[in-house]
Amino acid sequence: MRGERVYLVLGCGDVGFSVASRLKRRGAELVVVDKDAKKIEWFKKMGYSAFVGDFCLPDVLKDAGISRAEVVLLMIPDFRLTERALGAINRLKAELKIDPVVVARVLDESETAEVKHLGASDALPSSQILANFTLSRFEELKGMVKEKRLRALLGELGGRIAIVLQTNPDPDGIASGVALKRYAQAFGIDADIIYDGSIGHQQNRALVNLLDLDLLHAEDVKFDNYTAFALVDVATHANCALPKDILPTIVIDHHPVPSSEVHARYQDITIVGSTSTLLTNYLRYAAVEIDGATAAALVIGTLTDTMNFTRGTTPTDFEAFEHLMKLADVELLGKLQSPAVPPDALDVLARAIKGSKLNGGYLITNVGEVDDRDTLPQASDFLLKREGVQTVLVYGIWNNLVCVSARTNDIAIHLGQALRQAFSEIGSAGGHARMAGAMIPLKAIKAKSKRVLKRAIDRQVGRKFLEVVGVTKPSKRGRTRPRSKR
Ligand SMILES: [Mn+2]
Repeated sequence: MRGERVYLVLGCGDVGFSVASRLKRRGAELVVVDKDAKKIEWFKKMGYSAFVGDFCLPDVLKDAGISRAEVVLLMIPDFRLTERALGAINRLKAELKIDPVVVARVLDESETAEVKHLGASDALPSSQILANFTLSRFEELKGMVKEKRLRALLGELGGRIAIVLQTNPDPDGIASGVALKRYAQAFGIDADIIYDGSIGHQQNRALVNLLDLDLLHAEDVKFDNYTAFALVDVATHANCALPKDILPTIVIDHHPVPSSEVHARYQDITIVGSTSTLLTNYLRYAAVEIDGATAAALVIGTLTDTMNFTRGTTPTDFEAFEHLMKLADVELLGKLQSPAVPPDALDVLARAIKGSKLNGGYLITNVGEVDDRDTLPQASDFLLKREGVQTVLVYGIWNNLVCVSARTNDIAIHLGQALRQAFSEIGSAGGHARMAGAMIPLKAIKAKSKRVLKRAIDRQVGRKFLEVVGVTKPSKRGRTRPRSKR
């Protein structure tokens, strides 16, 4: 019955009915159980699956289908009855080897600890049920169900897990990898975090350095050594180092991906602001301690992916974030938020400022040779803040390539398209409307000698871009025309 989430609602007074009807409206499959035959008759008339019987008896729960239930909601106001029902559920958990999420109604907060002690996963005070059983609560129940499934899967796995991040991982991916490793370790399974591409940008490096993370590069990894493979913040082979002939065991991602493209024994594709949010909840629901450093990393993961809560944020993100902020190492968080800038990035920035030419709102600058390609986008990010600048194009030579980084605040141009139009004939280019990049092999630049190379690049990259966006007219001498492919 995989994939079919069945809710068992025990007790259907006013509260039970209210919860059942809200679940039904959300499309959940549910079964209602109560001793009162008249009430059950009425539920049946309303189109519910309903069952008459005393749910404190294991046999009644079996007949009602508890073996299929992923969530059991005990909605009765009587604590002694709740206690007996929990006893019956506990017996069946062992007997049927099931582990549903059990939520019990309590009169007040003081009973919460007691029902949890008796085996409930969570408690809902009566006062809150009617007010609070809204979308976020429903999402939370779904999250708890998923966590139980993942835990059950981990219980079946032996050996070591390869946690594979997306190519050129970002803070959300790295933090999620760290959190999943922690989660797996809590259940006795060790894991390695594997990436490919590079750990660019200071914020990523700060995460790795300050948390003292031991990430493995895919080139140094033998995938045969692992018994299971988890993808976090990525869902398919397309954007990570997992070899094509290996299917992932676990996929946890927040990007919308058609489920037909995801092939894994366990998959959680939930559209929220960050994978960090999802992993935070896995740790919470499993009651795995989140240390200050991991919490800080997850905070950074959420902040960067949601652009400080301005993009794709859901109530689930806010709620997980609130939880993390209570645990995060504040000093570490400060360091992660404004990581130290390495000297060569400052050096490139200095050259970018010095060499910049402003034309209309367009700032163009050639920084010459760089050791680290990532210093280019950092320079363009910075220069976009300059007063009067709408669009920035920074370029320089790295590894026999002319690398181009562009940023804009101008809604009238689409940078990805502009860069493709300007450079796809002599190199590769792409990106979004507001940020884009290009790479052009140095040998595609037409220059008579090394001495004039810089000026040739300025002409064929900087000036070419200005022509494409319509700031300057194409040169009559035709020198900016891309060289035809040989
Ligand atoms: Mn992400």
